Amino acid sequence: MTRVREIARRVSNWGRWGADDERGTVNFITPDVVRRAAACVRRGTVFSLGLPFGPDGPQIGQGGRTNPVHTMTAIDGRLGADPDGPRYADDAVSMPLQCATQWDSLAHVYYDGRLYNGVPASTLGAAGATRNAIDKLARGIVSRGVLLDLARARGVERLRAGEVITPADLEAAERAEGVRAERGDVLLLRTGHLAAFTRDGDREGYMRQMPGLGIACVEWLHAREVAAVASDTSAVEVIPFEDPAVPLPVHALCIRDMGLTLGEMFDLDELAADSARDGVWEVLFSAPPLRVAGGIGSPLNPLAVK
Ligand code: UVW
Repeated sequence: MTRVREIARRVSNWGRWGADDERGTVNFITPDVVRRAAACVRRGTVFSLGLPFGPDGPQIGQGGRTNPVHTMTAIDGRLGADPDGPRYADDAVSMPLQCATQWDSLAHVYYDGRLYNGVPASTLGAAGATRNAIDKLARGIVSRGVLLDLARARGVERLRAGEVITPADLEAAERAEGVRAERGDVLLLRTGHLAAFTRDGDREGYMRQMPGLGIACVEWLHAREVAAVASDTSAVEVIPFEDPAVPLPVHALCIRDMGLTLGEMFDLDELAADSARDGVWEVLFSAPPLRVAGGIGSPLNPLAVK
């Protein structure tokens, strides 16, 4: 943890938006940033970046995470005495909030007994998170999305599991695409690894190891002042971890020290294919979390609009 604590001193945003702030880098999304994002809509084409929430999802039972269980609570519900009158269907879903495309809240990862902005870990309990929960981001994450296709920039279909993404890789993708991640942007990182699940059907291969951000990228994200980072993997950061003795260092620094939320299991393939065709790598991005009171994460259907 020595390196994590050293970097934490340089990237900490604690107090930057006030002692009571629970929104972190989403504060970078100002009205000017939203107006600029809206200007990215030129064709009116909408892309869904979400995976389906169903029994065939990516989960393999790690950490108690299962795929959704969908139950019909009514199929031919009657509303009145007339058997030919209107009837209704209803349903329920039971699922971990982290089981497919999702945001991590700022209560998701912590160390030294403190969450983002110095909040004590004792604020986490059976009822959820009383501070830094996902409902604190309820006004949504609406901003300019900048898609960096790291696989394409390296000239491969997919990065390999365990391949470390460096700041030089992020900048190489920016140069190749003619874009630059700036203050308030949501960075969308495509590694191509999602195909291990969606194309190969290899859940174990998708979930257990993955390409992703190395710890050196944390200071880069801090310097660029991005509002959020999302990727097509289940952890955004590289697994196996660069230092096996320090699990989830990028989560720890981004979520706990910077207050930067991470988006996981985003499907960026269709958008990336379209961007490769039209050369446009910036979008209006919208992914409001559900207002799960005290929630540690939220399932999502993020949208990108060109
Ligand atoms: C953990 O594995 C704890 O987190 P995430 O799903 O955000 O990678």
